[in-house]
Formats: sequence, C-alpha cells, structure tokens
Amino acid sequence: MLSPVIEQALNDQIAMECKASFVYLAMANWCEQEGLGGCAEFLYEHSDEERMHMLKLVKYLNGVDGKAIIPNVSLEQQSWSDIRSLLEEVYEHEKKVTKSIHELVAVSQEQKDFRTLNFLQWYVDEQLEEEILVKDILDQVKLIGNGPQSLYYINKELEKRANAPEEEEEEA
Ligand code: OFO
Repeated sequence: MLSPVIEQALNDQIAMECKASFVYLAMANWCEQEGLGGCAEFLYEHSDEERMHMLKLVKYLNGVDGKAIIPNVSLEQQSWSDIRSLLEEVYEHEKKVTKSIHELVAVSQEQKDFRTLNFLQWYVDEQLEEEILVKDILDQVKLIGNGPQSLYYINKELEKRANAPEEEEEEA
C-alpha cells in the first residue's frame, strides 16, 4: 500500500524533473538562436533525458497504484547573458535535484517503503553521473574563458559531449 506521503513526494519529484526538462529546452532554444549549435545539441539531449526521468517516475507511481500528476510548467527565463552563467545554472539545478532525490530516499526509509527505496537507487546513481558531467564541463569552460573567441571551443566541447556514445540507459 502506497503511503500518501510517498505519493506526494514522488509527484513533487515528477514536477522537478519536468521543470528541468523545460528549463533545458529553453536553454537549448536560446543557444540555437545564438548560433551555438553544439551547446544546443547538448542541451536538447539533456532536456530529453530529464523527460525520460519524469516518465520513469510517472510509470512507477501509476504502476504501484498511485496517481501521477502531470504538472503545469511555467518558465521564468528564455534568455541568458552568456554560456558560462547558463552552465552554472544547470549545475545549480542538478545539485538541487540531487538534494531532492536524497530527501526522497530518506522519506522512503522513514516510511519503510522498500520498493520505492530500491527504485530510487537508479536516480541516486544518475544524479551523481550528471553532477560530475556538468561540473567537468563547467571546469573546462572556466579554463577556456568566457571571451568571444572561447565560444567556438566551448561550442565544440559541448558538441563532442552531445555526440559521445551513450552509456546503457534504462528505458522509461
Ligand atoms: Fe538531472 O535531474 Fe533528472 O534525475
């Protein structure tokens, strides 16, 4: 029997993944308009991944007899001052998602919901990977600098990351 506390917490996480997907979509859109095709490709891909994270939660919640809620998403921002501040925002967002997943794990433990606890392990691992990836990109960007000449290299770097062979991802 699914506790209402877990159902609410999972729905909150669905909302968070959904928001992440749309924020990254808006970022990709902005990059494309700025002529940063490689950055756009990376962020479009990342947006799709967040959508997959959301769907995985929706299907799990409905599968354990809960009721998943598809949230309304409103975006506060459609443009960014530069690529470095955009990537810093991505990193901050990922850290927020990680914190939220860890809180969800703690709630599952408190509620003795071992199914959900087990299900969430995938997200714990995924968030670790994502944080490492974004931090690594940000470190590179800091090294390259934020000047106009650097944009070419940053764009190339993100294009390379977008085209890097995918590690085995579970289907949503
Ligand atoms: Fe990167 O946020 Fe999903 O889990």
